Amino acid sequence: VEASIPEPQREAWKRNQITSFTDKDGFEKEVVRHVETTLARSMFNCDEIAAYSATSLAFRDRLITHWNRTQQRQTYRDTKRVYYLSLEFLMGRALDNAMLNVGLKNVAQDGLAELGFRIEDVVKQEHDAALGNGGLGRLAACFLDSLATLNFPAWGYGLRYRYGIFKQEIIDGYQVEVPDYWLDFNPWEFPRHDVTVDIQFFGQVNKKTVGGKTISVWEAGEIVQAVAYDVPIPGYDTPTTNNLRLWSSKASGGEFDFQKFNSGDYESSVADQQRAETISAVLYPNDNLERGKELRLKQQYFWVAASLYDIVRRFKKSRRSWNEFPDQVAIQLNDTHPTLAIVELQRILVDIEGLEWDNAWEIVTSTFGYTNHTVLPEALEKWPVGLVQHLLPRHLQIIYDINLFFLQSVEKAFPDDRDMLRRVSIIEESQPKMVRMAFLAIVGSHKVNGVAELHSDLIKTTIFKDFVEIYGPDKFTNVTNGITPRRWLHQANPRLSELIASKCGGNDFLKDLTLLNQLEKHVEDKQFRKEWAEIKYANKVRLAKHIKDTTGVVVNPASLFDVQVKRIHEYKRQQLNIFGVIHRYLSLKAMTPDQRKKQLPRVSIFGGKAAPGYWMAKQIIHLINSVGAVVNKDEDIGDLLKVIFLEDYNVSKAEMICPASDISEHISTAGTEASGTSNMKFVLNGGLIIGTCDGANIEITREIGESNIFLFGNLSEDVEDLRHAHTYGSHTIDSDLDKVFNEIEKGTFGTPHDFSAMIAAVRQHGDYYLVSDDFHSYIETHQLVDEAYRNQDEWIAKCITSVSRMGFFTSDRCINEYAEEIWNVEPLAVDRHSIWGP
Ligand code: NBG
Repeated sequence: VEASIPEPQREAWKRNQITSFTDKDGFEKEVVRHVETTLARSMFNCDEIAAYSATSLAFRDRLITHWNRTQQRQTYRDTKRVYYLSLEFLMGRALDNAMLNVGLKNVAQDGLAELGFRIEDVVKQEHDAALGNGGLGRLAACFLDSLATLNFPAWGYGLRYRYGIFKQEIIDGYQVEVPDYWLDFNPWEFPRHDVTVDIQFFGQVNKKTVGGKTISVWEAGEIVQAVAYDVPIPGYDTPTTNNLRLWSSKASGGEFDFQKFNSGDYESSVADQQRAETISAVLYPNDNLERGKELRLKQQYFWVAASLYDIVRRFKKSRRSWNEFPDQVAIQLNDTHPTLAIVELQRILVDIEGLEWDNAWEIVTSTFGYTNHTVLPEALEKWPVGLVQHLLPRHLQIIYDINLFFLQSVEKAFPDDRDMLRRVSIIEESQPKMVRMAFLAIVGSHKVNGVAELHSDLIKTTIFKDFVEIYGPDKFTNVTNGITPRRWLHQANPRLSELIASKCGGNDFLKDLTLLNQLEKHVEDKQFRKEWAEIKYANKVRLAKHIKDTTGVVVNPASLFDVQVKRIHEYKRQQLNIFGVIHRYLSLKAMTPDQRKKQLPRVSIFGGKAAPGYWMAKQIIHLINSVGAVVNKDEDIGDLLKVIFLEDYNVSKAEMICPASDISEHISTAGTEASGTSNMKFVLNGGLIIGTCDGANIEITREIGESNIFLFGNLSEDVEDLRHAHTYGSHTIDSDLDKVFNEIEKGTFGTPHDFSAMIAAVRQHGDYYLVSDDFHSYIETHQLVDEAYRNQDEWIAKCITSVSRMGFFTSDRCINEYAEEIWNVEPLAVDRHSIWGP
């Protein structure tokens, strides 16, 4: 291990090694010290924000010593590392998670109390780190937690966006986007001004002869500097603290152009700097949609090139031969966003390191794995050839060569199939020509996986069918998604976690979630059920308070809480939900007061952001709010129905919402939701779900049993025929849905014109998402939900049984599957008493 201090002086260092606090007094000392020195506040001048900052700094100090030791241990042992490349890491808040993972939350709670603060209030001061859109980014965050908890030597690589996903405000029922500037004070990142990489763009490629060999040299472009910011990732109940490295862009070679500045040209003297900083300025706010913008491609290359430079630099320290690269390095591509890494590594090996093409390509393909997260055509990345040529001229050449060799091999294997070559070509021969990133990712990886069984089957039989023929089925595999039980149970629902621990022999279930199965033998235990129900009720009271505080609407916590929170998207079908709510409202209105008295009160809760450019999604939000405005003040209805739209859904709100649901909705058109992960979070927190046979719902059903889930709707194998029939046959709309449409058109929920496109999508434009086909079954199933909820005793039993069978859905299981099947990496055993490990 590199160390700059010579042996004789090391004694002094050892004598003065940092010892982290372990008790309340030690913690308090650290807080007071940080308030006075780091925050430069005088004694007793401390508000909640300062208390948050100082507490975070105290824990950060602790994490960073563990982080240093983890890095030293990994360097010393020099085993294979995993690199998870993701454009999105939806981390949420860090402090609570750090306290729980380190195991010192109680210490902090007591210490803060003595210093005059409530820990709940302190934790709430933190701004969410929202560097992601939805499930894809949150999955990456759960994976980091599991990688550290399981002691894998692993790094995450991403971009340090100055602005994460926008904040959503609801004004007059409409979504308004507000920038999310989250970096004002962020104690969780360490700028590494000494870790920088120059990243090149534009320019041209020249051939040069060096030592009798012709090589391609990429020259004379624009240079932007990448600066590393490191975020420590603590594992649960282990000293392993991994690193998430986020790159920030900066003008290379100085702050601004002094020449121009001196000559009085102030504006353009800073222009370069601003242009460079734009690259990592903002997260693209689309979920499941790609929009071929040049700046996005620049972001992708900037991040990929900086990360690969870093990975290669680390590999080179061990002075191994290049052929050992895949034994030391596994790189996972989170969706196609980092696919240029394949091309960049080939470029490094061939152009810079001088390896032969075939040798280099063997190394490249053994290194990468690619995870596909969607089959939606509008989400599959394609880049215009002209744009790639302009921005990355050498990379385009390499892509063409990769494609040439690939197509040659296909032609050999399928000599009479010209159409096959056209179909699988990495270059789509369209106007303009496009680079198909998913195909490039498949060709450049040794494994391709989907994220739930149905999804992995679908990619093999639809979008990647030809590639299964070419490579055989073994290249394709499934790793069903999971979630970290640390954040999504222990942190989000501390009382339930404690109750579970009391029945499962302590907290071990947080590291081995299958231990939840011990709950099942307590299902009949009356006292246990009562405590379970009390916790759910308390969580609902907390959410009801939040609803009151943020919307002014008072909801009765004894009502059935029906929740759909996720990005707003037509395929996720919030429109089906709100049409169902209107149907319920109309049914209630048609009843006599006596009949109404027998109905079950319900609160329909929605939340989620629409991409700023997704007009239809914004109309859906507007309809939900418009229905709420009418229903919530209808005195005939009272508590029987309330419709709530929660503003600015994000990770920290999810932590409050998931524990408070009775039923949650996962109702995508069959075959469209690759997995879904909030379905897992809701069930793990003792809520039931209503859902379609889609994504991970199917495996959840298999695990928890059909009687514990409310499934409805058409199956994925029927979707194509139905769509075809809508377009080419006669298309009749469900009669109940028709009544809902008529009511909207009467103006009951405001200007009908506002919602005409939503209705037309179903009535006139082929109902692509099968809203009408599934409506009847959806309504009927909600009636079953009502009936089931009336029997509280049985309902609670269903919840407990479901939780006891959720062990499969931990992200620890996912990571172990990736490690074994795709990465071929082993965890690094840690000896808690030695920095070097056993
Ligand atoms: C999303 C899917 C979800 C899935 C997450 C994580 C994209 C492209 N895909 O169903 O829509 O749970 O990925 O795998 O964001």
